[in-house]
Amino acid sequence: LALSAALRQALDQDELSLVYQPQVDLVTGEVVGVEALARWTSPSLGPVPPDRFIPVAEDGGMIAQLGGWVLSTACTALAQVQEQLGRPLRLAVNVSPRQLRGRTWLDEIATAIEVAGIEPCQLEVEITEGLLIEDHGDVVAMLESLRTLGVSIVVDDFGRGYSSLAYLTQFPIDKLKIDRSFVQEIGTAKNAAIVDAIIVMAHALGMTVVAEGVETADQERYLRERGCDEVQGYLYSPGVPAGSLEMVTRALS
Ligand code: G
Ligand code: G
Ligand code: MN
Ligand code: NA
Repeated sequence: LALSAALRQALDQDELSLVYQPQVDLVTGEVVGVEALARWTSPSLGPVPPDRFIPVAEDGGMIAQLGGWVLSTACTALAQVQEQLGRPLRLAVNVSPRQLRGRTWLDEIATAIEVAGIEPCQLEVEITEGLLIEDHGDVVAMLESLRTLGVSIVVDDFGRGYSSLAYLTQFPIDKLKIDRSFVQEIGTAKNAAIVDAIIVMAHALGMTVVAEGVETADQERYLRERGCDEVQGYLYSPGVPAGSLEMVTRALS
C-alpha cells in the first residue's frame, strides 16, 4: 500500500493517536503546558514518524482532515487532564503552512476550543519559520485573527531554517522555541552564544522563550541561568498518552 493510500485509510479508521510532551516552567519547576505530537502505527507499515506522514498529508490533500482531528482531540484531552489536575495547562499544537491556509481553519480552531470548553489563551499554535517567509500578507492577516481570538503564536524550531530576523517584528509572535540542535550543543561556546542571543532578543521583543530537546541537567542549569522561561525534553518526559499525563505531571511538579 502506498503511504498516501495507507494514510487516507488511517484517518478514516482512527489509526492515528496523539502523545503529549510536558513543558516545564524553569522558575517554578511546574508543568505549565503540553505539546501535542501526532503518532501513527500502520497495521501494514508499522510505526511511521510524523516527519514522514505530515508531508504526505500535505501533498495528498489530507492535512485539513488530519489537522482538524489533532485540534479537536488535543483540546478535548486537555480539558480532561486539567479537570483531573484541578488546574489549567496550556496546549501547543503543531500546524503546517498548508493547513493554516485552509479557509475553514480559523473556524475550526474556534470550534475546537468551544466544544472542549477550554479558554483560547490556553492554546498555542506552533508554526515554522518557513511560513513567515512565504506570502506575507495573507499570513499576517491570519495570524492577527488568531491573536484576536486569544490564541498564542509560537515559532517552532527557531534558528534552524532561515536567517531573516525581519519577520519577528512584522508578525504577531508570542514565543520562540529554540531549536534542539542549539540546546544539544550548549556545551560548545558557539552554540551557547546563539542560545544566549535568542533569549535576550526574544525578551527584548516582549516574547517568551521555550527550549526544546533538553536532555541533561547541565543544559537545564545553563538555560535557567540565562533566563529561558520554559523547557521541554527527555530530561522531563517524552510525549505520553493523555491517560498518563496526570500522573506524569504530578510526578514532575
Ligand atoms: O514527535 P516527533 O519528534 O517525531 O515530531 C517530528 C516532527 O513532526 C516535529 O517537527 C513536529 O513538529 C511534527 N509534528 C508532530 N505532530 C504534528 C502535528 O500534529 N501536525 C504537524 N503539522 N506536525 C506535527
Ligand atoms: O519540531 P517539533 O519541535 O515539533 O518536534 C518535537 C519532536 O522532538 C518530537 O518528535 C519529540 O519526539 C522530539 N523530542 C522531544 N524531546 C526530545 C529530546 O529531549 N531530545 C530529542 N532528540 N528529541 C526530542
Ligand atoms: Mn513543535
Ligand atoms: Na521543534
